[in-house]
Amino acid sequence: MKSMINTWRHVFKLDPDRMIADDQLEAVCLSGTDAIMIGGSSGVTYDNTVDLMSRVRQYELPCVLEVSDLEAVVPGFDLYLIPMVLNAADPTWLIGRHSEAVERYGYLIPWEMVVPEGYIILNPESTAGRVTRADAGLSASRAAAYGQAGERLMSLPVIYVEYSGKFGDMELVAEVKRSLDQSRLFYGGGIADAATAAQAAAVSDTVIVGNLIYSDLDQALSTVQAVKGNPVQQG
Ligand code: 1GP
Repeated sequence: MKSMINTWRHVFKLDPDRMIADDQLEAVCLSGTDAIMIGGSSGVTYDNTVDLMSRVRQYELPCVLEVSDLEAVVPGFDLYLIPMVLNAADPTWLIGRHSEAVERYGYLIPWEMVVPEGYIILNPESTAGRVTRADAGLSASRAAAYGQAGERLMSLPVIYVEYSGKFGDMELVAEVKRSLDQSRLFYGGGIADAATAAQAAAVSDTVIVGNLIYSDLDQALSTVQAVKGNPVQQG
């Protein structure tokens, strides 16, 4: 089950705290994207997560939850993605909350459905950047070192370069990609059209498109083909 992430090239991330009309959700789910990730940095509740999951479940594609709040963990997803913020100022966001969750609910956790993600947060203005007080001013070599440490020391299957809300430095992302041998590189942040999606696709394994769904759905839909039509450039 977990290995499904290795086939994902394009993913739409939907925020349970934002409205999406039925016809828009249909277009997103039938777009040819590889999966729907449900998650957000604020306002995520059990109720709005159940509601969005059940709407996405009308379609056949994988639907996974990126867990940001323990109160909003809903059964019924295909996988549970767990962010571990590698460059957080405070270990709370690397392992603290996680260990609290295991202490309270460990016996309930379906570990075979849990996929940890090593986040490298690079937009200090984003909600995740502010909440975790991530050290977002990393050089490319330092970001790559975080990625490699996440892969080699922590065996993380996913390294997620997160620029949420801002298009990132593609040279930096390429350097992180080159540093990885096993882990899959997810890129997210500021994809605004097919051109930016293609640039991200050239340097990462999986491209995540979030905000554009809500700001310009047609452009968002155009990113699917832009990503799938552009192979990762090696080296
Ligand atoms: C956010 O990485 C995702 O967690 C996508 O970012 O919303 O900027 O597309 P955007």
